[in-house]
Amino acid sequence: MGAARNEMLNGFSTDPLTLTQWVLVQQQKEAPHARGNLSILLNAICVACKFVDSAVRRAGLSDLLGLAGTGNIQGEDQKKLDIVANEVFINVLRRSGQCSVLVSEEIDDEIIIEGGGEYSVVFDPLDGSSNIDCGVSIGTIYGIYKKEKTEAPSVSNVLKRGRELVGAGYCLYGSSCSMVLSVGKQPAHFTLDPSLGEFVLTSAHMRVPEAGRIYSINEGNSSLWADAISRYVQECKSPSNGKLPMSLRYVGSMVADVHRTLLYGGIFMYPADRKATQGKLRLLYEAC
Ligand code: AHM
Ligand code: MG
Repeated sequence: MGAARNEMLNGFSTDPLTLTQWVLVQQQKEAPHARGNLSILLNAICVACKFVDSAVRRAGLSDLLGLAGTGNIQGEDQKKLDIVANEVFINVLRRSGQCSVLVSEEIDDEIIIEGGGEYSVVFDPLDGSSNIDCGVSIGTIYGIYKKEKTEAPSVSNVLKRGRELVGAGYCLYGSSCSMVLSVGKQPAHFTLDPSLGEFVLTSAHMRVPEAGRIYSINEGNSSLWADAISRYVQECKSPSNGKLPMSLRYVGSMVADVHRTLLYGGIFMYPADRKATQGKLRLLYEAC
């Protein structure tokens, strides 16, 4: 009966769990006496991501491609979509009432919200900007810290160790829109159902496969690498144990490269080199 029923329904799920429901269930399990503030904040992040996804999908039609004519603190030219995503995030997070400090890759200084809530959010609203105009996957990256009651809102609320994050995740605007989120445990993966406008649970426990056959690195920088990196990548291409070479995949949007690595296994790297002696990826917004 079960197999026939499944065949008849063509795998259609009759037990969907949305991200909003999942967050509420997690909160009830982990912190039954909590006031639900983290749930409100996570819900706000989802709303912002859905808006950004919608803007990304319509960008070519709504004249949202190309440069905005401004630069960010990293000295990079901003794209129109960088600005749209940044403003959407700031407005939605501010309105959530749960944040007292916002730190965005696109803004020079931290934003302090007087009388705001107990959380601080660091984010790169649209990562992989160089891929925007050619329709290649891009994403949003975010991390959430909680402020001590005695702490005044300031940038020091987010200059903390990664293990102090209360939540972190990313949203991938790719062939589908994926949200990956951890609130201290294994990350869960949700896919946006555009007909419902809801993120629906795809996998409750994401785990990198133990063995992977893909390495991911910008090999254009190979002449700038340290010897150890060069030797490692050479080993990926030509294993000394006689195994077959690994495949190279490099999107150039960290969210896409990380998402593929989480699903398929292997390794993604952006090592420091002679051009970027501290590495290119920013610990605060991109590696949270
Ligand atoms: P961005 O924040 O300006 O978009 O830069 C970050 C991106 C990452 O998503 C990606 O891993 C890396 O830069 C790609 O850099 P490169 O073009 O040097 O390979
Ligand atoms: Mg970035």
